[in-house]
Amino acid sequence: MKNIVLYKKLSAELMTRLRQQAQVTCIDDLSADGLARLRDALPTAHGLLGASLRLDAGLLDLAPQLEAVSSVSVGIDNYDLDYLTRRGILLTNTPDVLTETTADTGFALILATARRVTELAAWVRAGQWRKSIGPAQFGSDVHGKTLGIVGMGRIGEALARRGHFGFGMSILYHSSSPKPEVEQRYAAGYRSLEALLAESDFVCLTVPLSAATEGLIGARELARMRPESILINISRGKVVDEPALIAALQAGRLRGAGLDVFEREPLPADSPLLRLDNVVATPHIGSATHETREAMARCAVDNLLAALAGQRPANLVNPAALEVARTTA
Ligand code: 8YV
Repeated sequence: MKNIVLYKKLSAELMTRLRQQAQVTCIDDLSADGLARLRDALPTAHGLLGASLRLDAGLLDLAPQLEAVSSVSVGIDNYDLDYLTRRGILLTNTPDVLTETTADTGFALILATARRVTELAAWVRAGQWRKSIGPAQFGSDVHGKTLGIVGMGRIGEALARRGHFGFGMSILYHSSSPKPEVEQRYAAGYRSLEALLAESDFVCLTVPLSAATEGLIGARELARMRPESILINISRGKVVDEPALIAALQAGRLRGAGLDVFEREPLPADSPLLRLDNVVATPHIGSATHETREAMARCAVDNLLAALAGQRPANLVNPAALEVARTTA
């Protein structure tokens, strides 16, 4: 039997499936104790399954028998792809099943920032609603506005669909290459990043984090946005230069920001972002619904079991590793 190390809690049903086919070690939390247990389990591990942990060479060098890493995420920025491929270790992720939920999160942030939902809900709770509201509590419209999407992958397209059909928005997008089918479906216009920033009421970031996208939105880019526009980030915190964003918000150069991801997670409680009324900060809830997290976990289990059985997993990120694994077997 193969040895699998889990560093994510799975449902009883998925645990039963895994235990029928492998010896399973569960690391329940990634505290210092949990990490020490993970290190102890790595020397005999054939498969790893989890999320939210940077699996660097320092850890993976401890796992000489490792054949596959199954990430319960679509983002793969926690992995060193070249290292895994060189060692013939298959990496899988969980695309598709989280697309719609993550796009819902994007719209939750668009609506919450534009209509000041969290700020005004806190205001009501604090007993401030003593007479009819006035312009001091007004927000700005979402319907009919221009939504600029940076990164037109699956999640970008799910946002475009919501914006176009649900809210009658004009859709602009920027991505590595134009996508004629997207332009046709959602009457979307391709723009350079600079033009998109200057023309959009809402700029929504959906690009994966990579060397090319780290710091993509810095002081220069923020300065191109309209003062009445809102930045939404549902990709990764490091895509934005956070100090530059804080400075722009503090100076009133943007209307607001809806942020689900941050340079440092968990977001430190003393972050200046949390002192700004026009910031809606959520704790990386992009895919966090019961239904979607279970679907992601099922997908990750399927991928791992396929990889360990010598089959090609459905969501293989580094196909080149198959060849390396074959030649070194
Ligand atoms: C998860 C995500 O929150 O899939 C991703 O890339 O960012 C989120 O859906 C995270 O990876 C934990 O499972």
